[in-house]
Amino acid sequence: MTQFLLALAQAPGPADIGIVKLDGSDSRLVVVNPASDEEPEWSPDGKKIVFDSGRNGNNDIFVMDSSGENLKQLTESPAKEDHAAWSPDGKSIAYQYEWEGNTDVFVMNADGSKKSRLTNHPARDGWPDWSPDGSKIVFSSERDGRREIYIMNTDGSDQKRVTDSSAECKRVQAKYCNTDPSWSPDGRWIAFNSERDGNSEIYLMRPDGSAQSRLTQNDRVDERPAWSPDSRKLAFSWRTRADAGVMILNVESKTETPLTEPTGYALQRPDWSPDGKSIVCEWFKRPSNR
Ligand SMILES: [Ca+2]
Ligand SMILES: [Ca+2]
Ligand SMILES: [Ca+2]
Ligand SMILES: [Ca+2]
Repeated sequence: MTQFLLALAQAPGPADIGIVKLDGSDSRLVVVNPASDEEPEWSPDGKKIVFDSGRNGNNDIFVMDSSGENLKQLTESPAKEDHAAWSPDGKSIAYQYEWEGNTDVFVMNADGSKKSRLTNHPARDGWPDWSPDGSKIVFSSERDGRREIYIMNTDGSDQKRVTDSSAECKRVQAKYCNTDPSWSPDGRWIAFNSERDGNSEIYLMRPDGSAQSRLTQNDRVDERPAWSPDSRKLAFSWRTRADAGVMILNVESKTETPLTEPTGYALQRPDWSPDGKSIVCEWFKRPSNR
């Protein structure tokens, strides 16, 4: 992230969080804080937004009303907690817990109570998302020597790898291989990003790992796909050394439309409102001469 921010502002600027209406009628900040506030995700009922923030010294997970009011801190440990993901029933939040260089997937009740560990492996595990029926969690792990995508039951049992790009990722010396899985609301697809072709692109596969196909092909870094509620579109982040933004991709036609930027801001890491009308994302201030 630092590279494009250097280019954007000559100094890494911390993110705030804002909402952009897809019809262009409105955009507004809902989190403004000197610390970096990242990775917002809308609750399934549309009433709340979860995100992570470094405002209290290390990353913690926070929840608030989608208006930005009634902020509540859900984690308070000295570990770095981030990548929060709501369960489809809105009762639980899966997240990534980082301590001493290792990360694992944890889950807690949506009020922050009853935290429990789902993965326990010396390699990095994280980037969780839920199946729409609430029975599985898809995540990424480096336990097989590169980052691949895995599925487990929501109690952490039966962890299975569903991608294997060992040959391709070795050939292009990919740092992350396959990561950032996002399960479609209709249950039929998992979108993810992969560096298997030498540059991060957005891909689709069936939840069992079959029928993999590439949706983007360009020199940008494309990452962090998030499904529209009707499972027809993906919002995702792109960045180059000089710029960054959010694209809306029609999955069937593979056409991309840039999400309109609020004046003076670059956007990253989108998530869709459950009514399909708005995107919540990270907002980075652009330098005033642009
Ligand atoms: Ca901030
Ligand atoms: Ca923490
Ligand atoms: Ca681990
Ligand atoms: Ca790309």
